[in-house]
Amino acid sequence: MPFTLDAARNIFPSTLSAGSIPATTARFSQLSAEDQLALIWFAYLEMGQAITVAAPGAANMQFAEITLNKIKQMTPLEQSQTMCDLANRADTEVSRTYATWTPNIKLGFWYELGKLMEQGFVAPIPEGYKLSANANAVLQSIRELESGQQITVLRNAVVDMGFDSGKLDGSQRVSEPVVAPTSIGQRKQVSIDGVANKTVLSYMNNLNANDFDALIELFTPDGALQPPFKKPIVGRDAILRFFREECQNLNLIPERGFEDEVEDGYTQIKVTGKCQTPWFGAAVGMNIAWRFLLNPEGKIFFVAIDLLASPKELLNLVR
Ligand code: ECH
Ligand code: GLY
Ligand code: GLY
Repeated sequence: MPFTLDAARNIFPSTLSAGSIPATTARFSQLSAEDQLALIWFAYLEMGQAITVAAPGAANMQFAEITLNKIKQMTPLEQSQTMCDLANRADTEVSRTYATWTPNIKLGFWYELGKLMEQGFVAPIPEGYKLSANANAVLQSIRELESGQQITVLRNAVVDMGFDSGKLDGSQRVSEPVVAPTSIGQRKQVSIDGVANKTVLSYMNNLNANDFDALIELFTPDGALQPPFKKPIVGRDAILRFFREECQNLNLIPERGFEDEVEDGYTQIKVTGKCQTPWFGAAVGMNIAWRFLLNPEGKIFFVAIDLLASPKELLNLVR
């Protein structure tokens, strides 16, 4: 086999991803739990002026409901403590339950808690809470990001909370039900300036249609998918699970790209364009690069998804 996974990860090395995300996330994680919660509260309120987050679907919320009701019944002091425990990744019952949830359930849980805080049913961030100097600096960095990067920082913060899921038995994972794929007649077909490759077009169209069973057939058995700022997910079983758990109702809007024959019949293809999440819809278009490596049979051996540093990177189509 001409390509190792490590070699594949390095295709199109000039692609510039948004390094500000891991940097900001690392600085955020150094803050106290109180500062973390208050900072997100301020950031979330400020962002809400410009972009609206969609209410989570009911299917999404049924899993968080028991925990939300439990929190509603707590004293204000216990409520604040529970939120701090989540930010501290403490070993508590709520933190353990939280750790079994997929990212969308975690986001839905906080969406509801935020509403309950606004309505006075859950202890708010204390009025006049003063962020530490460090927290203020992190908040300022977040303000300076583009909206797609801001929501990525927020999502990372939410996903990282709770007890370490690596220490839980994987059988406890809780995810939303998988939606039915879009019916064939309703599907939209993307077109990509400079790319006619069937596998790449099918990848985009199947993901947009939530047709994960067809999508996974495009991968080699040992194929890998690398989400933004993450290590590759390797093998069809793990990738299919990721699609079902984290990739429903995305909208991929690839714009342009190019294809390159490389060694031994392999093809590398870079595509740039936008991606929308169901949480924000068309209000937030994230600038994305897809870096594909296809084997001689046209199957995906590797695809990396990068969140780009700036819109200028959308036009970076060099080898
Ligand atoms: C309050 C204060 C107390 C603490 C907290 C609070 C609540 C915060 C809330 C935050 C909500 C944030 C949300 C963020 C959503 C972000 C979504 C993102 C999605 C990115 C998706 C991408 C997909 C890329 C992919 C592509 C592929 O080809 C393959 C698959 C995949 C205020 C109470 C916490 C409520 C809703 C960033 C980039 C293109 C890799 C997935
Ligand atoms: N509203 C976004 C979701 O439920 O995934
Ligand atoms: N990463 C998929 C989403 O949160 O929408």
